Amino acid sequence: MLSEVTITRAIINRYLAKLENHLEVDVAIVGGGPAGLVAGKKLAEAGYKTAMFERKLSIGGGMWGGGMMFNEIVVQQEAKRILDEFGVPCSEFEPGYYTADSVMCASTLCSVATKTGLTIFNLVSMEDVVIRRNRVTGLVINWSAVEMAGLHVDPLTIKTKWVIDATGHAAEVLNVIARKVDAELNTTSGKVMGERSLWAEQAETHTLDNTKEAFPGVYTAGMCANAVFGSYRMGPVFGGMLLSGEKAAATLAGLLEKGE
Ligand code: 48F
Repeated sequence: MLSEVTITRAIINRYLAKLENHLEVDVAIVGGGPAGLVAGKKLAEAGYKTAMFERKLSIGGGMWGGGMMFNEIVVQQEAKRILDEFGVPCSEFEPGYYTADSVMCASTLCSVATKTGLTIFNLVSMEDVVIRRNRVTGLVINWSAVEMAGLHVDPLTIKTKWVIDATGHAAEVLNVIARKVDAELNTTSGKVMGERSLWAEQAETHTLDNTKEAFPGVYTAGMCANAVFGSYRMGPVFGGMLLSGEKAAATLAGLLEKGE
C-alpha cells in the first residue's frame, strides 16, 4: 500500500537534507545556462562543494530555443572538445562549425553535471548578496515563486567562498552589487558596463577575456562576462559559453586549492 504521507515525508526530508548540506559551499553558481553548467561540472569533478541556483523550472538557460526557436545550436572548433567531453553528439556543418540539437545539448549538460556531483536548486532565485569587508561571502536566496508573485516574504542566506555570476545577459549578481554597494566593480567605469550589439567573432573572444573576478569573491562566466565588462553579444554560437564556464572553474579550483 502506497502511503501519500510517506511520499510527502520522503520529499521534505530529502530536500531539506540537500539544502542543509549546501548552506556553506565552496562555490555558488547563479544561473543554469551552458556556462554555469560547465563550470559546475568541472568544480564538482575537482571535488569542490558546488551549488547552483536557477530561477526557472528548467535548467539550460538560453540553449533550448537554439536561434530564433530553431532548436539547433552552433559550436565552433575550439569548444567542440567540451561537447565531446560531455558526450553531446554534434556534426560538422562546414569546417570549424559544429551543430548540436539544442534539447539534447541542454539535457545532456544538465545530466552530466548533476551526475558528476553538482547540486542544483531550481526554482530558487538570488535576490541579494552578503558582503563582509568588501567581499561577497554569501547569497541571499528566495523561491522564484515568491519573487514572481511579488509576495512580501523574507529570504534565506547561504555562505560561499566564491560566487560565479552565470546569469547571462542580465548579469544579476553584479547588478545587485553595483546597485547596493558603495564600491566599484573591476570594470573600466566601476559599474556594470552593459552589453553591446551582436558581433559573434569579437564577442566569443571577449567572453573568455572577460571571464574574471568582477568584484571580490565574484567571477563572471558566459554572456554575463561581456555584459559586465561592456562587450558584444554573440547570438546562438555557444562555444564561448562552454569555454568560459571551463575557465571560471579552472581559475576558482586553482584559488581554492591555495586556500583562497
Ligand atoms: O542566459 P543563460 O543561458 O546564460 P549563459 O550560460 O549562456 C548565454 C546563452 O544562453 C545565450 C548567448 C550565447 O549563446 O547569448 O544567451 O551565459 O542562462 C542564465 C540563467 O540564469 C538564470 C536564468 O533563468 C537562466 O537560466 N538566472 C538569471 N538571473 C537569476 C537566475 C537569478 N537572480 N537567480 C537565479 N537564476
